[in-house]
Amino acid sequence: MDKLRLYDYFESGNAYKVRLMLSLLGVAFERVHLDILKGETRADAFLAKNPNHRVPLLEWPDGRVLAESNAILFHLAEGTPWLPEDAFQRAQVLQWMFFEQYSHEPYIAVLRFWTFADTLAEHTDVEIAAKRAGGLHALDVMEKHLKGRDWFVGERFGVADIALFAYTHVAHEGGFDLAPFEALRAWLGRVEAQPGFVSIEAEVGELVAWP
Ligand SMILES: N[C@@H](CCC(=O)N[C@@H](CS)C(=O)NCC(=O)O)C(=O)O
Repeated sequence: MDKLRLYDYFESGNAYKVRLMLSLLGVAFERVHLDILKGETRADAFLAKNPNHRVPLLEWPDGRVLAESNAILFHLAEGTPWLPEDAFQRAQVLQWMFFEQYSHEPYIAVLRFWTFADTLAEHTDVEIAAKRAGGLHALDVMEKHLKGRDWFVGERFGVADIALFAYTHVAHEGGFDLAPFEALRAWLGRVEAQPGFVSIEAEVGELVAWP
């Protein structure tokens, strides 16, 4: 193996963040597709690499591995225009990445996953309403931040935008209506216009069989 290898699940927004980042960087990579619905992230060979049984996982040719989508983005962005050098702005990037993981993904991504995996009926109306309310709150926070601004941090597109774009642009797949969020929709369009942008459906990377 002489390239970066991404352990991936095509439908995962967390994994898409890494596919998008590598594509924006123009870095060639291998991609191993693991079907989480078939429990493939819980097989021994993968657990040996990530005991937390989750994708994305990025592996370097020297054997190092890194889990957690936003940690991967942060590392890949070092030394690129997508991560500021200024210490306060770097902390702002982390602020939005932690927001994404705690206040956005657990609502918007989970409702999308329940819809996609056809498990909505296994959840109570109260649970579903709580997910919807949490997701709408996250979208509202983003909308307010983007009013009068083009990007989440500083004056340019960066990794905080990539982290937040992944599940926001498919929020409708979990039943969220983005129509009222005007500034947010304009920002989605600006992200999609970045050179090297690839969609969540794009077959990027060289698909390899593993193990
Ligand atoms: N906080 C992690 C979340 C990763 C995650 O939840 N991955 C899901 C797919 S979106 C997964 O691999 N699930 C498989 C499993 O739970 O076995 C990240 O941002 O990378």
